[in-house]
Amino acid sequence: MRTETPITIRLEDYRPSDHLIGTVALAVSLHPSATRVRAELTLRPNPAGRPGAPLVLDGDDLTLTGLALDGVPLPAEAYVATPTGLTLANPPAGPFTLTIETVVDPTANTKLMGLYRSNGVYCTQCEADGFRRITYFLDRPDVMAVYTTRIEADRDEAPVLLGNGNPVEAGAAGPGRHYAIWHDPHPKPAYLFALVGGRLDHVRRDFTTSEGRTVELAVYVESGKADRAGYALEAIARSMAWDETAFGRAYDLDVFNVVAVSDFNMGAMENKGLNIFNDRYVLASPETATDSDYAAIEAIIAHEYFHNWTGNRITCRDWFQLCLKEGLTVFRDQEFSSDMRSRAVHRIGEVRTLRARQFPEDAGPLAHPVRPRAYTEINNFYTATVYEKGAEIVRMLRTLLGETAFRAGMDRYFTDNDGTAATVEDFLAALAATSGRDLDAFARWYERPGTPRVAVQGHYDAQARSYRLDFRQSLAGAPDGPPLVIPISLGLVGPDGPLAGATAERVRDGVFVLDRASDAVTFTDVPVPPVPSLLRGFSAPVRLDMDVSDADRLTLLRHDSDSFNRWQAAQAVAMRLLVQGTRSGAVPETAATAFRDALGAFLDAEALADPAFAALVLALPSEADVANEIGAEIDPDAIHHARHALRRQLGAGLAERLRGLRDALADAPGTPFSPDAAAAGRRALRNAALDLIAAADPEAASAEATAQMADATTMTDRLAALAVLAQVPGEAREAALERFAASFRSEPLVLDKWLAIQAGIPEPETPERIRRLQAHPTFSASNPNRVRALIGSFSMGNPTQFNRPDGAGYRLVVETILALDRTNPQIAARLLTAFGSWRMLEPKRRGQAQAALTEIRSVAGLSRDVGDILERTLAGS
Ligand code: B3K
Ligand code: ZN
Repeated sequence: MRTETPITIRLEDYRPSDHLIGTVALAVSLHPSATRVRAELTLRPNPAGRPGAPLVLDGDDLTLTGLALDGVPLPAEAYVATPTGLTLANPPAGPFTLTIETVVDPTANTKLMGLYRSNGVYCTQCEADGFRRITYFLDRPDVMAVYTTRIEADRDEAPVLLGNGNPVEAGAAGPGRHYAIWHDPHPKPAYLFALVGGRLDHVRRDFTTSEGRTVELAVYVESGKADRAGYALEAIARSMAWDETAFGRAYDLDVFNVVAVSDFNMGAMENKGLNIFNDRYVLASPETATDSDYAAIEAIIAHEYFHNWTGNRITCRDWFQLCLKEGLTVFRDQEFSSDMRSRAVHRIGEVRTLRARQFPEDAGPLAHPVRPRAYTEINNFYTATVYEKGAEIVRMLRTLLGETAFRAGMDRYFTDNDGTAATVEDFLAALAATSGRDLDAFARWYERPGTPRVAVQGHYDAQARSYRLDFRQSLAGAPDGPPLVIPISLGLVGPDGPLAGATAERVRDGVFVLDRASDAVTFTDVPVPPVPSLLRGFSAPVRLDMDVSDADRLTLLRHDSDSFNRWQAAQAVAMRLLVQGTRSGAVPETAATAFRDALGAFLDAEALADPAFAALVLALPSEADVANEIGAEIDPDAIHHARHALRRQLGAGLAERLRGLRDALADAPGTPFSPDAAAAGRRALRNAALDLIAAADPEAASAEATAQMADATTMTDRLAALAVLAQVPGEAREAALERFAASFRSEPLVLDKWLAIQAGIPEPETPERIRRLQAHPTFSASNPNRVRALIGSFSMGNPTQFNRPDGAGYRLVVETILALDRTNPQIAARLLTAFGSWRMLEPKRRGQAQAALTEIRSVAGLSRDVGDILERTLAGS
């Protein structure tokens, strides 16, 4: 039973705003429970809008305390003010100034949207629609204005006051109070507004741009944590330098500030000149952060910085264009990380994420186009589809156009759209104009939900020494739709390596473009029956169906020139074994032995040369990957058992080699810590080896893990050891968990890892354990990181216990969702997406999931956020 009737917003209904805002002068007087906001807006009718239209400003939970037009207080009959809007039925026909006074309560703001307090620090989050929780406004991205912000606060409570743009002046403001004025010369939409006030320490450095501007970079963190901010600071400088070289984009203000706060709904936010971050993506030290944390910090710092051009200088006309800034910026941060680290290893990571998060979304009830056509709650559309599939679309464009034409098209996009609120069409037009290519058919990628399938068959003609590949594309739910344009990077491999002499007319620079429902390619000069290496580098976000023998796949693992496909070959062999093992209850013995031998040979030949890559090859598809592959009537226990059986077999057969690698890769005592990709790769392989050894010999591995925990100098090694111990029930595990918690008592970000490991234990006692942890003094249900670590890790990372046939896993998560929906609906809605694949389950679990969802539906007063995900998840049932 829902109380709020959701309004559907549609792309086709877009029309320009009836009014525009030139400048915004904000005066914000910070107070814990009664912050006063005075907003002076210069408004004018939009020539592109409806003449004489009323002025309708957005609000959310606002209290109006004053209103004046051109300096004269407005009589009550001239406007209507409610918590959700401010309307002037007859605004002036020419330019005018509106002065709006509101009062907001940052301490009571548990939604973490608008102005709120996190651990005593005042901060803001305005995307997508949080600015309307600060003042009444035309809160839409195509209304761009120049902001000046005066922030006033108690000097004791908030000695640091930060705003968008450049600092202008600061000084005393009466007894105990002080102020700072910030001016941002770049017009921006309200969602990019930010301010911060608090007791913060910082680290800083200068960066000189290619245009000769000296920029002061600073990272602000809660008092006492500045020694963990250095890595993020250097990552900003690397991002700035990279964007200049890779895209010709230089920074455009005199300061660039990053602030880390501990209560934040997502990863970070690209506010102009003042990025606000979840502190888990800023704070790093070898003792508290893993190698993955370092990599994520570098990537997210880069992502938010790159938004300065793709998102801020050029923003979105409306929220349907979200992928224009998000997909493009993810592509840019992926390229940056690939350049900073190992390109091959990074690409595998990107595809793993895409398959783990986006493919299931595309296959379930929450599927939507990369550019959705309708929404009721936009905050529910910051999805893997918009971000990750959006990035794949940009990657395909680069593949199709080639590096040079793509870069020229990007330059054109920046020149033509700078300072505007743009659309996907504007982006494609720039790429089409410089490349001379018609991208109309390609644009279907933005409109069509679902993961396309490409079925392939190969035919070798010994006499003609030719090899033909027949392709057929299809998209579930749209069998007769026009075809997509799918770039397929490919080559042929023989028993001893790539068949370089084989060529095909329609394959240019190693790419065949499949733009019809079915098509074929013929290679000539093929001396032996080849093994095709298709979709190299994962050149398109599709599922490839081809009947390839394990032997041929293992040839690719040995000989392909494309690292991604070498990894993919090993994954595909493992996947086949796991699917068969799940279906029949036993992993096929002979095939598993052949796989083990191939892995052994691979490790002998290459593990020491590229440990990071070897660690990825050793990591079997996850239980969720197997579930997605099977796609129907899923029994998570059967998958778990099959995967465990295969791991045990591999671990037993490779144990000696794995131990050898662990010894060979150990750091000599006294080796200084480095978070770089090479050092992280060595740690990754050492720990992957331990994990596999543990599958076969838990006792011995527990002892090794206990020793590793005691000796570890990095969080990576300590946590990997704890994760191994957590899989083995008994005293040693509980003692290790206790010790870990005691050592990091006052480190919430480290305790999140401890919570996540326990939430992932695949044992029936886990829900009970989670309830105990919820009552632990360090747990806080109002902190999104804690909730994600405990409940998110359980629902997304513990398939056997979340999907228990008795429904206890679902009940635990539903309880959390319902409690959280009253305080922070965005996080509640995000947790609910864990039910996205419920229809794929076998009947018993499916019934339990449906019952759990139906229970949520029976609750009165659900938020729009949860209501939207719930209704879409249940639709059709
Ligand atoms: N643009 C923000 C995400 C805002 C989410 C609003 N619900 C972070 C990012 O993608 O860079
Ligand atoms: Zn982003």
